[in-house]
Formats: sequence, C-alpha cells, structure tokens
Amino acid sequence: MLFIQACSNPNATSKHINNSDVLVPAPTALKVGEGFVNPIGYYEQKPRFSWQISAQSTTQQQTAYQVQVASSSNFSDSTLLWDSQKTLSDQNAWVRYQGKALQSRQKVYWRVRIWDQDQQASAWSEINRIEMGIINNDDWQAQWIGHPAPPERTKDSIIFSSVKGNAFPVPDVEYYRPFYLRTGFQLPKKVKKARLYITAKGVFKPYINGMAISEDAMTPGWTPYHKRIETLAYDVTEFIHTGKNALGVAVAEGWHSGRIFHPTVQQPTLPIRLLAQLEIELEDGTTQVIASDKSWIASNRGPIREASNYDGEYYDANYELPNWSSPNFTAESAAKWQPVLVEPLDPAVALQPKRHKAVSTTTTIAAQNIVSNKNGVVIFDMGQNLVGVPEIKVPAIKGQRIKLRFAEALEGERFAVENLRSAKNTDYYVANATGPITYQPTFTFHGYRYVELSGHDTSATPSTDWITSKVLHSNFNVYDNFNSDHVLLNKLSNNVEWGLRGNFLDIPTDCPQRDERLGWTGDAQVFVQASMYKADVYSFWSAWLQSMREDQGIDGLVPNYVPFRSFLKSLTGAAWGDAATIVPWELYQFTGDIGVLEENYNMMKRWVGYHTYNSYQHISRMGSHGDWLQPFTLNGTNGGDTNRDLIATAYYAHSTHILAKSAKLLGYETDAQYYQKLFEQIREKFRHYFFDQNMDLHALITKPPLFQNGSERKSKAKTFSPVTTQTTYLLPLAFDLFDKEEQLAAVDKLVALIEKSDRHLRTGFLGTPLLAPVLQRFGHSDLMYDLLFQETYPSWFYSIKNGATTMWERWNSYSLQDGFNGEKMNSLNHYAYGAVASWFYRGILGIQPTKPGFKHFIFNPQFNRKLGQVSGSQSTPLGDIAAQWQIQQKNVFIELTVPKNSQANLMLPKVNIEQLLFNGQAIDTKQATLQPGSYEIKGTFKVDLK
Ligand code: RAM
Repeated sequence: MLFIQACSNPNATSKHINNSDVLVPAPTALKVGEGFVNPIGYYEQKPRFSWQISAQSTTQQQTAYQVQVASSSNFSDSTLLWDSQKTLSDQNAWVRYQGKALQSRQKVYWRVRIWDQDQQASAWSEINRIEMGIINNDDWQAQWIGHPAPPERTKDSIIFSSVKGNAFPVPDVEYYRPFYLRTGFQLPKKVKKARLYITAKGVFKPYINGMAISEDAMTPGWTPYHKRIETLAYDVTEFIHTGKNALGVAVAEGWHSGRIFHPTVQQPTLPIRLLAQLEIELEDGTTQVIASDKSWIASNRGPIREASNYDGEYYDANYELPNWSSPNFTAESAAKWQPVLVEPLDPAVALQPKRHKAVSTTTTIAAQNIVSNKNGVVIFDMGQNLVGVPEIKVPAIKGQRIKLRFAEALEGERFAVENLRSAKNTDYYVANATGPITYQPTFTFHGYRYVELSGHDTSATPSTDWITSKVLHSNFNVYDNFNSDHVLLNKLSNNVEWGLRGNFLDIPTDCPQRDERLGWTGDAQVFVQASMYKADVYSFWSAWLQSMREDQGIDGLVPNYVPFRSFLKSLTGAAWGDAATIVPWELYQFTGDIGVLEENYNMMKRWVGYHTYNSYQHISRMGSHGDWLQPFTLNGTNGGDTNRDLIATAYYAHSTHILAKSAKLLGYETDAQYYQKLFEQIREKFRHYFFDQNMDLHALITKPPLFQNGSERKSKAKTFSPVTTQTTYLLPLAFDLFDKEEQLAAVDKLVALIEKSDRHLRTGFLGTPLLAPVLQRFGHSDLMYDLLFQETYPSWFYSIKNGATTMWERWNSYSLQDGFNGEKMNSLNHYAYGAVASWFYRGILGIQPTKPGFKHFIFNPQFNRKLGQVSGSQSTPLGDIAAQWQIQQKNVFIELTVPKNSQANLMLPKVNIEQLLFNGQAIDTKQATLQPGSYEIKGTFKVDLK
C-alpha cells in the first residue's frame, strides 16, 4: 500500500518563520465543550477546547498546540489562568483546561495556536470567551416564587372537560392554571452589562419592559427535577435602561407540573414556581440585583388561561394585562395582583446551567393547501408532519372562540385524531374585538401536519396565509448533507431529518404528539448514530446522559425512559437500559472525545452490574420489550417473536464489551481485563445455549431460573420452543458473538430468511438498525439495497408511497387507502426506523470511521445499479468530510475531501482505479492512504453492478 503525502501548496515559498512572521494561518472554528461558541451561562468548570486547522492553511497535520486561558483579553502574565505550553500532540479537539476550576459568572478569554508538520507555529487564533452561569445553589440570592392560590391540581378546566372518544376513558383533564409574575425597578445610571439568570418548576417566558427577551420556548426543558433543574442565562443589556424598568415572567405547568402519560395515571401535585435573578452592572461599576422574592406580585387572571404540553393552550384576549411587564403598569392594575408565595431553594435540587441549547423556532412553514372548508370548519395542510405551534392570522368575531385542532393525517377528508389518545392538542383563542387577530401559543407544542380551524369569522374566505407553523426543537443545526439521483431515497433521508427535528425537543422522545412524548431509552440507542450524521446533537445527547445518570437506580437500573417519573410503571428492559453504554460509546466514536466516556463510565459499569445481577450463569433473564413492533409476528404481540432471553443476553454481552473497551481507553486496566473476560464468557455461553452446531436455534431451550440462587421461575414451563427471526441472527452478528466459521453459517441463515420473506425485512426496533451494518460487513450490500428499495410492506419506501413525510412508529401505521391501521398506539412521527440513515453515510456514500472522531476513515462506497449519483458530507471535529460519486455506464467518478489532521484509506473493491488526481495532479496508485486535501478518482467497474 502506498502512502501519499499530499503536496503542500507549490506557491508557498519556504523560509524561516518566527512568531511575528508566521505563514501558518491561525486555527479556526474555536469551540468550547460539546460545540459552544463564546457561551454565556456556561456549565463546565473545567472546559474542553476544540479548534480546526484553517481550510486555507498548508498545514496538513497538527504536531503541537498551545492553549492559553486568561482573565483578560491581553493575556498578560498576571492574567493567565492556564497555559498548556507547547504540547506535542495532534489533538485538535476536547483539550481539557487544567487551571483552577471556573466559578459562577467568571469570564475568561482563550486562544490557541498550533504547529504544523514542519514544526512551524501558526499565528494565535482570534480570542474567544467563556462566561460561566451560576453553578452553585449558594450563588443565588433569588427564591422560588409562585402564585398564592392553592397548589392543588384543579379540574375546573374551561375547555378540556369531557374527554370523549379516547383510547383511555378518563376523567376531566386536570391542569394548573398558568400565571404571571412581575417586579419593577429603578436604575440611576446607564447600564453597562445585564444578565438574567432564570428557571422555573414548570415552563417560563420572560419579558423586560414589555418585550420578550428571547425566542426560546418550553424552557428550562426537562431534567429529573427532583435532582437537578437547568438554569438559563441571557444577555439582556439591550433591554434595560436608566430610569424605570420592569421584569415580567409568564409561567405554566410544562413537564414539571403537567401530567405525564394518560390521565388515568395518578400523579403528584407539583406546583409551578419561578426563580429569577437579574444582575445589572452600571457604568459607574456599581451593581444591582433584582431577584425573585416576596416583593414580586402575581396574577392568574391573565390571557393564557390554561396551557398543557399534551392538551394545548387556551388564550382569552379579554384577560389581557396591559403593560404587565412594562414600567407603565398602573397602581390600579397592580392592586388586582397578589403578593407572591416564597419558598427557599432546596439543597437537594442542584441548579445548574443548561448544558445544551434551549428549544426555539428553527424554521417557519407556510400552509400549503386548504383541504376543505365546510360548515365553518377549515382544514389546512402544512405539507409536512412537524412539531411546533401555529401562528394564526385570522379574522375573529368579538367574544367568539377560535378553535384549532391538530392531526398527523386525514382519513379521506376526516380529521383523524384517535392516535393522539388522550392528548387534546387543541388551542383556543377568544377574541375581545372583531377583526384580524394574530396568535401563537406559548406553552405547548403539537405534532401535526393538518390544522383544523373553526370559530373564526366565516364570512371571510380562508387563505393559506392564515396559518404558518413555527417548527420547534432544541436549537441545533440540522445538516442538509445527503443527496442522490433517487427521489424516494432523498425523501427517506428528509423524513429521517423530520423525525429527528420532531423528537429532539429538549429530550429525545419516542413521539411528539400523543399522551406520551417520553425519553424512551431503547429508541434513543438505536437512533443516536444516525442522528449524529444528520445534526449537531452532541451536546443534546450529553445533556440527556446526565439525566440518565441521575435517574439510574442504586442497583444500577437504567429506566425505560429518561427522565423517569416514579409514578410511572415499566422500569427497565434489556436493549432499552443498554442506552447507558451504547449512547456514550457512539458519541465517542463520532467525536473522539474521551470526556464522554469518563463522564459516563460509572453509569456504564453499574448498568453492566445490573445485567449481571439479572443473569444466571451468563444467560440474562432481564425482560425487555423485545424486537418491538416486528411485522408479521407469529405470536401477535408488539414485542415480536425473537426470544427475549436471546435479546437480553446479546445486549448483556454487547454492553460488557463496550465497557471493557471503554475501561481500556480510560486506562482502567483491572476493569478492562475483568470485563473483557466477562464478555468472552457471556459470548461463549450465548453461542452454545441458544444455537446448535448448524447454527440453528435449539429446538427446546431451558429457561434460565429467575433468581441468582438458581431457584426457578414462577411459570411452570421450564423450556420454550424458540422462533427464528432475522433479528435472531442480526444481534449476534452485529455484536460479534460468533466465531469466524459460525459467522459465515449465520450469515447464510440470515440471507435465507430474508430471501424467504421475498427480500423484505421482518424486523422491529432492535433488528432493523442492524440490517445494513451486518449485511454490508458480510458482503451483502446488494441485498441491503433490495431491502431498502422495496416499496411494498414492510419497507421504508412503503411509508413514502403512502404519503409519509416523517418516520412512522409501525411499518404499516397508515395507508392512503385505509387510513390509520386501527392500533391505538400508532404514531406517524417516531425516529427509530430512521436509524437506517447511518448507512446512507457509512455504506452508500462510503465514509466509515476507523478511528474515533474520524481521525482516520475508510472510503468504501457501496455501488449499486439502483443509484447513479450520490453526494454528501459528514461534519467532524476535524472539519467536513465531503464525498460524491457518479456512475456512467462502466465508469465511476468520485470526489473526496479529507479534512485537515485526518487520513483516509480507499477501499474500492469493485473498481479498477484509472486515475487518481490530487488537486489536479495525477497520482499513480490504486489503493492509498490519503492525506488531507481534495481528490478526484476515476475508475471502471471490474464487474457488472447488481
Ligand atoms: C412505546 C414507545 C416507544 C417504545 C416503547 C416500548 O410506548 O412509543 O417507542 O420504546 O413503547
């Protein structure tokens, strides 16, 4: 194999370089932690620093770096807090600060320079900043405040009474009434700087001097509130001025106080509270702190009468509170408000800066079409199943109630809402005058494609500009990074993106529309990899992992959903709780950040301990939801036919293997050896316990006893006849549980099963994501293409042929002909089956990481005659990897960009390379290690493409 050194820019003259005369451009793309740029309200006391080699630079590989952190932007000696000095290393990301831990509100400056392959130093980077949030409870002066009305949940709902026709026969919906809080303050001097630190038990929206200070929604988001509540920090300097000012905050129940799941589930009373601290620095250097305390006043007689995540919002304009958040609020108005109720901070509940971006409007979508307008009821089609809120601009009649309902699909022209179960997803607006109104709900979100409007002024002719939708999700960047010449494949990629958007609303949820919307761990572990290809979601996942650590039981149990609420059932299951090992591991593979393994190692280890506790002689007896929603089950259950002990034991082995590898990377040698041995023992046992010599399942398998001491299961049956499924083979093949020869036999069995089902998948949540990696690894990418390109049930394209604009929960959730399939649990926005999108990048496009963080990757596109052209990119800590390929008869044209500080190997087994050009210059090789730069490859196929 040849080693190609990409030639440096021939125009660059080489000369001696000193610091004032640097040719090597400064590093760029400076980031802190999991991707923050100049953060305000930062969370990490020992931040990690990342940068990239400038794309313009002739530097190919970094050989050393120097990071400096200082309390002043002049970096004078006396202000230096940490200087890494010149450190010989190619690491350009996740370099950990080693100075004194940063404290609440501390502001620091940082910069970096690097040395290239010729030991030349770069210029210093631009100076970036970090401003810490309030990191300790003790650093708050504010107290929790709330409305003095009794904290009980109330049932006197104006709108959500008589829940009829739902899957769950329920009493009237209970809710907390939203309320408004305010205070006024006077400033003698000009403002230099102002920060608002704020959070709620519930959800909040802050206003200063009559203006909303941010676009964030549903803040502070959802964490295990009994242990930790995230706080937000805002730069509000612009909103405050000399003289009279006012701070007002509206609050509602959100996840904290609102119901979780359907209303038959008994839930505790958790009142809504606000915590706010406005810190103002005046020009003369004095400071003023406006903190939530007993001087504030509250009103629950404002326009947002009711608000609930599941049920919607009720806005009555007759209750509007003029000037409530501005200094012009009159004493007369104030007299109708009440003094607030005050509670101290609870030392057991940590207040910590939010460690990922808050939810915000990321896109606005206009209604595409009016589907029907009958008897004063208008149905709008947004053209896309989405998650967010509408903004309506509608003619209203005084005193009349405008009603908005939301549905994911129609059945003919019927507005089908049964799959929302008990979630009412209904917004109301009561007009206080006749004429056009504009309204957007504040404290709710809906999953929908269609909007039904009624109660408006029906003398006006509706038009599509009456409704736009504000798409809400955690405010990260979604990449537009995959394209091909195949319409359905592009649509699938797009649907996966919409599934991601819709279910990344502060936490990763199963679905965004019905009375569930929970952080199901199983769904998350199957989708994490695909999500990292599609969006900048590292901080999103890391934040959720913190909640997972907090929700882990003392016995190591990791719940089925995170955040967990103790009043909910369904504690854990294999493959679900295994998110504890799989999510950190996948994040590490993508980023190369050992920090994520460090942070989660203890949780991973305790989870494996829980597995061990639930196993008998290495066979797991942990229950699970099984290969959830497998199509064509023999047993007719949602859990599918794949044997549960086999699933649980495969995951036990897999998690143990991940743990062993993580221990090794972290330098925990004893653990590494112990868990590697344990992995091998489980693996050995797994093969013989479940499979015979022909690699078929044993006809009868003994059930493992339920208890550690070997005593039996309660059930009389001691054995079971297992059913062989595609997932039966996919799990051990993907998790490396077979020896070489066994592998080949197992692959044959798997392929035969797929052939037998007419080249269709028969897999649920667990098996489906493994199809592509397993089939590619064992040389069956063409079969994967067949599965992927099927248009009949069950397949990905089947949903698209039936109008899908998102990923569905079931392979047959809906059909154009029959509408919803009748199952009560049936969402049209579930990301799990979108896991296949990983293969678009890893397989079809061919970018396979071989070292964490894409420090090295293999370029190994899977050509198939179904596709003539594919292009895409992958964002990495080193920069973007971009690739495209195009097939014309027997020829293939490839373009590949290897980012700085990375390397790649070509693997084009089906292709004779005719020409390999680097920056236009011919390179005479067929297989090569490619250095950073852009390459063009021209080849001819050795074989006829399938
Ligand atoms: C459903 C959820 C989720 C799945 C569990 C087992 O309620 O929607 O997707 O993980 O069941």
